[in-house]
Amino acid sequence: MDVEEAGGRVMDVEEGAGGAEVVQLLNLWASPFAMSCAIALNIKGVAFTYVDEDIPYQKSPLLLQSNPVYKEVPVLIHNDKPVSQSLVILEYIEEAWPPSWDAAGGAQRAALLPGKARLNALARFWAQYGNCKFIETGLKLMKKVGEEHEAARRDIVEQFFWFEKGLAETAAESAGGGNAGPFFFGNDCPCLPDIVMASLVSWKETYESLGAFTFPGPEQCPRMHRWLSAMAQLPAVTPAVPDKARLLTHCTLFREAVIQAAAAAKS
Ligand SMILES: N[C@@H](CCC(=O)N[C@@H](CS)C(=O)NCC(=O)O)C(=O)O
Repeated sequence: MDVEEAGGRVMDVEEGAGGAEVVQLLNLWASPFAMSCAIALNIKGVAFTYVDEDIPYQKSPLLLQSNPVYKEVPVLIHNDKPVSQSLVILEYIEEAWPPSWDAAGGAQRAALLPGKARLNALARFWAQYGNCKFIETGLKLMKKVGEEHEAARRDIVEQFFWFEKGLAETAAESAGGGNAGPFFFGNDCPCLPDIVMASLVSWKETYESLGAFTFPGPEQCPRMHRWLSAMAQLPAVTPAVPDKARLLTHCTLFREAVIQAAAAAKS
């Protein structure tokens, strides 16, 4: 199947057996990286099935075959062809299911990027910051002990403030600062950095509990708190993020095991 993109390039997206597209997401229910891919597929209206992995305990042959380099989820398998690394997957989703508009200019299929080179670069910058800094720091609150855990507690608060600034600055650059929506670029619809950070809807309290700290409140970070409540209500987000209590219990138990293992290694 050839898919005509908005910009006129033609992408070759092969069909699955019988002509239907087959889209699978190799997943770990608690993974913030996998959540972002599910949210992007939901935003695009792409039907997919989850294939749940038991990470880190048991990795299926399908995962090991489809992501032999990293052996991590998420992996998107589109008509038998795997794509891995969540940022790469998000860009792939944008290309494979490109934005489209109706005659009145309304979005039929949403765009994950703002569409202009400068704004696309900003979107990718904040998406990468979310993926490689914020989420990685958050996971250290669960996996690390001692000085590394202390550093993660400090870093994640600083990173939260950077997102407050990022929301303000991208809104100011977009449409001459005229956009007043809750998401990046002052938009009413989420784009790449919003999608990368969306797991915070379910992870916020878990990060706070794992690190024994509290994120800055609405008086210090009004944009982030507005962003969080808007994100939590999106129909594309709610089915893709786990129950907060289940997540907290799972991560607390995982952390207890990490602390015990570290203590045993010392003695
Ligand atoms: N940079 C990767 C990170 C993916 C990642 O860390 N996935 C974790 C689950 S949250 C995983 O599969 N880890 C494998 C393991 O623990 O062995 C991405 O953005 O996709």
